[in-house]
Amino acid sequence: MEQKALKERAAWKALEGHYQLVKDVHLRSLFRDDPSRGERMACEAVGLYLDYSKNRATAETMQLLFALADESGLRGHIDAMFRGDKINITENRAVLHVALRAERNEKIFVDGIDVVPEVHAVLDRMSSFAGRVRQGDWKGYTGKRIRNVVNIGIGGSDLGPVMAYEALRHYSDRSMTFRFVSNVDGTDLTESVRDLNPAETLFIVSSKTFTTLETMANAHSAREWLLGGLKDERAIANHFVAVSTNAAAVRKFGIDTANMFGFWDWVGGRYSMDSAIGLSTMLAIGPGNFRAMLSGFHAMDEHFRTAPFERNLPVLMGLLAVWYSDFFEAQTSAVLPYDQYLKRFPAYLQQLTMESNGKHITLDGSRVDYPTGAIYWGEPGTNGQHSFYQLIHQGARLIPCDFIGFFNTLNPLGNHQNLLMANVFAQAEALAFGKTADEVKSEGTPEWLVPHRTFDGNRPSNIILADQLTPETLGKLVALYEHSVFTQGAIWNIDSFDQWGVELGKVLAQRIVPELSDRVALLTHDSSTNALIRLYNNRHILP
Ligand code: G6Q
Repeated sequence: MEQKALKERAAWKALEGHYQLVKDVHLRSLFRDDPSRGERMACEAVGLYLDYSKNRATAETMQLLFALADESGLRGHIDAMFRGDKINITENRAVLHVALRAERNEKIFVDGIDVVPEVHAVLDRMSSFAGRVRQGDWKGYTGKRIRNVVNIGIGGSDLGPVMAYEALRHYSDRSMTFRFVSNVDGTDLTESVRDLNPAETLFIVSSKTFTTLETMANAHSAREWLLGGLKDERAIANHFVAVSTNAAAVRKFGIDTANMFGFWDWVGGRYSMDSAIGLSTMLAIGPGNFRAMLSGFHAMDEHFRTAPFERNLPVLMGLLAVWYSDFFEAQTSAVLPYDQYLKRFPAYLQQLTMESNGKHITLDGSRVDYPTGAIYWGEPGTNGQHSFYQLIHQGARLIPCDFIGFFNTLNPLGNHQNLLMANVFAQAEALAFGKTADEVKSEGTPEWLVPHRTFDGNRPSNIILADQLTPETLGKLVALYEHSVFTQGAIWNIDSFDQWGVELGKVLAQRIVPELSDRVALLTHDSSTNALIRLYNNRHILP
């Protein structure tokens, strides 16, 4: 079916009119007029509870957003993804991260081939390898057991593994050390290995393409570091494994492809933490926990695929994100996990959301005339409360927030969990309802100070709650955001699965590298770039 341009869709036009009616309605009156709102606008599925009642949306807003989803063909888009259609049109690829967590008996076809057996074959190889390393059967070159694992990768080959390692640290083998090297800044590798013994260290070179400048530079330097300690090329086989789709390049680097774990072009980098890119995660938490994480992903996949939009958590979150971006013109969205283990979750989500929906060209090649992906950012609570929440409460911008919390902590300590969660509820309450000038006055505040101490409120938030941060819960949370991103991209009619901006970055520096390394005299850039290169070449001290 021919897709109408977004602003031509009937539901969009209805939303435009509706927005004029509700844009100034305060959450205070929405809650006053509907005492059951807090329970009615909440939804629990696969163990996640989403309270979306503190959004600037009425029952009618939601109906219109669901109508927009229908008119945008969201159901058809979802089916196309799960069916393995090549929905990443600019790269002519299927988008099948959902196949990475499919159960063994499922069938998902790409170009006529069922990919589920391949997925499970890699998982089985990863499990056996992880088991050997964890039990001390896989030894270093000198016969010592592996105690340190260093993942070398960047972007999608780094952020997921780091986030998952931190998130699931509670379940990790504490006798092992895990490090993640991503930056081409030599400090990253140097500091990551300085206290490690090469004889006990395993490097995982994680790169889908195995050509990424940063990862290759770090992998080569890691190789030198290792050989500096072990003095024998043959040691590479015991201390380097690869995760990649590029067997030829892995072989060329000197890693035996028997020690390579593969994945496929239908897994985007930012959607790959549950593929072999998660090898470091599996080494840390063990194959059983890794598979529990996959089953969490799968539960959310099934929910997204089958639940009616009215009770579909990723759809609800995705539609509300569209509502704020396109009607309220909110520029950013804050993700605020109240769990220290989730400290890297906002950084992970930055890539997932912004690399996916930071696009301004629609699937049919025209320029959008509406805002697309918001800027995502955040820090764990309660820390953020003591820094940037001021702007969320009293700044001049609207910043929708996602609060994430757990009923039970993994580290019970006195009253800490109650203190933590009281802050989640209190912050969301204060943002929504604020504090009126009358309330401030009634506290005896001098007249001149009243405006400063008044809180407008009407600042929206979602609250996502789960029982406990388990591997399964992490899988559900990540899939929740993956599918929310998908929902937004489907409405905006953009390709959420390519990343031409990242590809550009991969080639831009290549031109300047020789001008620094070989101190080329004739520079042909603009005058600023030429001057900067000359200055650098004058001041940089050659090693
Ligand atoms: C992710 C992006 C990007 C990519 C990195 C690393 O969706 O494509 O972040 O993951 O650039 O790429 P390689 O895994 O190929 O080294």
